[in-house]
Amino acid sequence: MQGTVTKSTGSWYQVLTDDGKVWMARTRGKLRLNDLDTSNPVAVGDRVEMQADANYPDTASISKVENRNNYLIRRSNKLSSRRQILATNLDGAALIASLFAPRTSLGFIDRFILTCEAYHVPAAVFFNKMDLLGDNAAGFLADIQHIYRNANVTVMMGSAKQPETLDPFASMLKGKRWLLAGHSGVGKSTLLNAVFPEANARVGKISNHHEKGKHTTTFAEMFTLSDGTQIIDTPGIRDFGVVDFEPQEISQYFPEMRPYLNTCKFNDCQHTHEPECAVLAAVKSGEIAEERYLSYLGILNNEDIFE
Ligand SMILES: Nc1nc2c(ncn2[C@@H]2O[C@H](COP(=O)(O)OP(=O)(O)OP(=O)(O)O)[C@@H](O)[C@H]2O)c(=O)[nH]1
Ligand SMILES: [Mg+2]
Ligand SMILES: [Zn+2]
Repeated sequence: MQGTVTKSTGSWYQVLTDDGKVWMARTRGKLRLNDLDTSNPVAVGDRVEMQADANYPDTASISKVENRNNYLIRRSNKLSSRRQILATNLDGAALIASLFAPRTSLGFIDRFILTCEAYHVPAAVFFNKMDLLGDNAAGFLADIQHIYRNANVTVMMGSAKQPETLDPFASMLKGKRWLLAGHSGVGKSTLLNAVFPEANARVGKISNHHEKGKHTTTFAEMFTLSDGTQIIDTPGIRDFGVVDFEPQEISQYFPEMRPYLNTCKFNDCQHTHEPECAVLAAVKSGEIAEERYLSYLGILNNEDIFE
């Protein structure tokens, strides 16, 4: 039988079959896998082939993972080359960000967007907790729209505590399968509940001491709602290590740099110091946002953000 993986704990997977039944499944024997070197061979969103266990009710063994339409992958820490698949077969991935309690850096956002661009996953950034910004919200909105205007990403903002601000975000998700990612405490689960109360995901508090989240969500989990919408809530991540790009390749995944890449003097230009570099010229003239260019340099130099 076939089903969709809706939760992954590392050793057990929750799998939903098309008749609506929920199974606990393990991988057994030799899995026929796409040969990615990852810490998790099966991820939320995967279509799997499995066989019911004769001896235990509602349990099954996964024998095969079907080919994926797409997936999102990251390196989980600087010291290890281990890669983690966040989720697969996505209509889109939304990074939930907040300006404080906790703060999400533009560098972190740009690594996420770059990975979405490279792995063919439509990307969005939702700035949550706008209620905390008060009168500064309008100025912030203008700055962010300017930075991301040509970056091929949907930018939205609002507050999980002000449901009237969530309509555009809700319509983007409705009827689709989206992943919600971001640091712990930015409000991923709170937002999910605000938009789709029937999800009833567990939410946590912000620790007063560090203004950080408390890692309330511990496993990636897909919530299937009565209208067919599927939202994958994920545990907070500290870092977003980008994987396996050649230095030459990175600028290709900055959509606003692409128009300039063929006009640099040197074919192998890395846009750092080279003479007659069209990208550097565009940064100087303001056509490419400086913030985005700084993110580019950080990724080029392999400076992952670990905060
Ligand atoms: N002021 C304000 N607080 C919010 C908002 N959204 C969420 N919070 C609060 O932020 C805290 C963390 O929310 P969660 O939804 O648990 O955060 P999370 O991103 O799911 O965190 P993890 O599961 O740990 O990754 C809770 O105390 C929420 O009430 C918002 O828009 N405004
Ligand atoms: Mg959560
Ligand atoms: Zn150049």
